[in-house]
Amino acid sequence: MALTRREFLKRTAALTAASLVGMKLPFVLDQEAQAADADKWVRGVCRFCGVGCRVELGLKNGKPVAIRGVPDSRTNYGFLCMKGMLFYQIMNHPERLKKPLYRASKKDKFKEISWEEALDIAAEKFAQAVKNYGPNSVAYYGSGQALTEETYLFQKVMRAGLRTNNVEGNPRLCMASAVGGYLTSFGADEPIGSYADIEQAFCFFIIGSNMAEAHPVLFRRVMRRKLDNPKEVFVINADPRVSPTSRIADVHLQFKPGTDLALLNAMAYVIVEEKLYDENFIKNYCVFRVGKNKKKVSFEEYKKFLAAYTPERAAEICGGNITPDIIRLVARKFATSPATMSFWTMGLNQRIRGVWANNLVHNLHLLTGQLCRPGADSFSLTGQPNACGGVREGGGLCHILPGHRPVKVDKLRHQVEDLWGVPRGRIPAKPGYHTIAMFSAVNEGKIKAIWINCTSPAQSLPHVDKYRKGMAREDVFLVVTDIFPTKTTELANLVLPTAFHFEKTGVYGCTERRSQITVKTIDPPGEAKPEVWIVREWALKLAEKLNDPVIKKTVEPFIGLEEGFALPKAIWDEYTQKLTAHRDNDLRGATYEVLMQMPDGVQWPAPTKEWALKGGTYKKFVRGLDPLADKEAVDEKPYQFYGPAHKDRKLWIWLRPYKGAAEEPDAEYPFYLSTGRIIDHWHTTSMTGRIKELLRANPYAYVEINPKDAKRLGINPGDMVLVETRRGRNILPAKVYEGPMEGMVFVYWHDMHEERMINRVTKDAFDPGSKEPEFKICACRIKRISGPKPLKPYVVGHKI
Ligand SMILES: Nc1nc2c(c(=O)[nH]1)N[C@H]1C(S)=C(S)[C@@H](COP(=O)(O)OP(=O)(O)OC[C@H]3O[C@@H](n4cnc5c(=O)[nH]c(N)nc54)[C@H](O)[C@@H]3O)O[C@H]1N2
Ligand SMILES: Nc1nc2c(c(=O)[nH]1)N[C@H]1C(S)=C(S)[C@@H](COP(=O)(O)OP(=O)(O)OC[C@H]3O[C@@H](n4cnc5c(=O)[nH]c(N)nc54)[C@H](O)[C@@H]3O)O[C@H]1N2
Ligand code: SF4
Ligand SMILES: [Mo]
Repeated sequence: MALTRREFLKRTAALTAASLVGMKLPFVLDQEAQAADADKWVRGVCRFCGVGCRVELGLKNGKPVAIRGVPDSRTNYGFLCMKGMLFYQIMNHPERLKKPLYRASKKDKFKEISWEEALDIAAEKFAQAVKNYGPNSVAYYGSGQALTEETYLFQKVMRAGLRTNNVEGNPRLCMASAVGGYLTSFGADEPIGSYADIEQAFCFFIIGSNMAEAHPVLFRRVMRRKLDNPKEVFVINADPRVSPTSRIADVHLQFKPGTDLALLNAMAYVIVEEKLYDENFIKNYCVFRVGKNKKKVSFEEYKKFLAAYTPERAAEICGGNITPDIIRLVARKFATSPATMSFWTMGLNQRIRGVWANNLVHNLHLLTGQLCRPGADSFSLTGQPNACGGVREGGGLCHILPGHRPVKVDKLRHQVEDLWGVPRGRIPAKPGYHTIAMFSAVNEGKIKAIWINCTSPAQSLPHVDKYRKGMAREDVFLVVTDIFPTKTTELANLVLPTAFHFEKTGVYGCTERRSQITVKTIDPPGEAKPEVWIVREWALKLAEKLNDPVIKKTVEPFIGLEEGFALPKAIWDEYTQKLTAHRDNDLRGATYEVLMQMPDGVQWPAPTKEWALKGGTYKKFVRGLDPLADKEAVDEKPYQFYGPAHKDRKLWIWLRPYKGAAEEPDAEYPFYLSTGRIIDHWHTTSMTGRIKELLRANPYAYVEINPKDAKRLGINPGDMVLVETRRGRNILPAKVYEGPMEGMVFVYWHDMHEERMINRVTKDAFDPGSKEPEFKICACRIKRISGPKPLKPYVVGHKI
């Protein structure tokens, strides 16, 4: 389905083409990396975003010296962004954590201790909490960047060992609304199609996603498709802010943050009014539903619901450049294009109506039948490299067990207990705390011991000062596994140094259901250890301290295995062969042997080795393309929606009204504040802030202000600006440009400096369904406080 590298390059005059649309080119071809004259290249997958670019790590005399793209990769065709090119620098970085660090009191200084002592303390504290306060007093908070083997083992020990579903992770801040959207609309999580649809699409609807910076190499494919077919391919970008992604757009829809629910319903209105829908697709595959009880309604009732969203009314709600005509235009393009592909990310998910926003995009695809055909898909972009593989599939959230099994469903929970060989009833029937509830419980002292792995909530949570107070409590024992000092290690009792990418073995599953392995190539620095070793050893100590053989049982199959390869392999085998068997994410064919043989990995469902060796499934639900669609078929129709959550095997078109944000601007706080990303930094900058080229390019955050607002408030570029919300204040230099719409400011959240750390002012309201916080919208006021000031970049434990 995908282009070959040769075809791709033939059509690529990348540099000229990109400069035509004024793009600063973030893409780097492999030749440059080759100049580093490595003597050995080892295959793996990029450590950073959900695109999942295939990389090769270059070694010289056994030391990492370069990373390059792999020319024949079906994902990235040899291209990488700068983060992907440079992460080898993290491997030998002098600030890497190398020894376990401990302090009994958070007021004390850390001292180095041995692993034996460290694991003993961690086990003692968790055991004490369980004994004195019960299983609900302990918690694990993980990451969409942890390897699948790591998430799987942590959650197994927590659930079946310590008898708690307090297993959460940062994908709650990120993908939870997309999960909710897929489950409620399609009955099954994760995209139906693949990146290969890009080269077959004729209309791109990019909403709430700055792909050019957040998924740069994938965006490159969209850009190529557009530039090669400027007339045939139509690009719509819907974002209250003009971003680098907008540069390839034929139409940029700019509206007040949060109002796109009205916009999406109005697009549906036009599709229905002008009869642009696909009657057969709706008749064969869809039903209409409304409300908490998922009540079934008729198409007529849906039409009545849409009457409130005429393009005229939506234009009024949306503001910005939205007019009735432009809504009609984009609705027609969406519906009538030979194949339409939507992309969205946090602009939709990080909202108190995140699930609804997802449903409304899916609705457009369902109405028009823009689904399941080549180039037609409703494709959520995942942010982190393993939020899909590890967390959504591996059981990394409080309400889901491995293999897409809801905790609440008795039958499925018991299945997991049986597969693990632990007594039924061992896993509680009630889901644990979701992220905000978990850190609220920490605040209230209900959680006595918490393990934070591969994430830094002391910077990434919304309204973070509120939750840092809890983490700083003396009666909360905080263990952090990381590779560097962070804002969260600053609050820890015990800091455990872990191995980094290429220093351990494991699998990442990217946005398009693709699992890719990275095999241990170099040793971690100092005494740093892979997480799977840490959890296993910790669990053995817990079993002794709580005198509980079931805890031991959770890690029994893994005892004594060598940690670099044999241990993660055994964990992967257990997970795939037992827990994914007969589930929609069946990965039984994707063994380590197969993954090592398949340069681009395998897309699930891949129930057999034979299918996995063909690369797996490019499109779910389509007979002939998806083995499960054939196996589960109930009639002759070409598409079989066997998704586990919809018994009726239908796709659901939802009646979802427009509702505003949790905190709208008012007289006191008249601006919308939105937060997000730039291309060269990754989240908290614990990693990219330590790569000199990346830090130099973007040494500190700024506040983006529309020129009209800046003029009105007397703010010049570079001036220091106070950004204030009901929760706190930041001081940031101004960047004045036609990016954010009038009345809106935007700040990237990567900066660790207390004055510029934007989560000190964001709001922790969350979606009632997905529990995902509304990072994208709150109200603020801004004020010039001085002219430009020299600023210094700042990374914890590392001053420049
Ligand atoms: N360089 C880089 N790449 C990354 C990451 C990184 O840190 N750095 N992180 C990865 C992760 S984990 C994630 S989740 C993704 C995130 O990827 P994206 O979601 O693409 O990135 P953001 O910058 O968070 O937000 C995207 C856009 O949402 C818009 N937005 C704000 N409010 C609204 C609204 O009301 N409606 C709509 N439609 N849009 C709105 C913002 O203006 C912004 O342009 O990126 C991944 N890739
Ligand atoms: N204001 C605002 N806040 C946001 C967002 C936003 O858009 N706006 N986006 C949210 C989203 S989408 C996300 S995904 C979160 C991300 O937020 P975080 O997960 O908190 O951010 P990261 O910097 O990715 O944290 C990863 C940590 O893992 C460490 N690490 C790296 N490799 C390893 C390893 O192999 N093992 C271990 N144990 N540790 C390792 C890194 O040093 C780093 O400290 O932030 C959320 N916060
Ligand atoms: S686009 Fe994403 S996966 Fe690809 S090199 Fe850049 S950060 Fe890595
Ligand atoms: Mo994310």
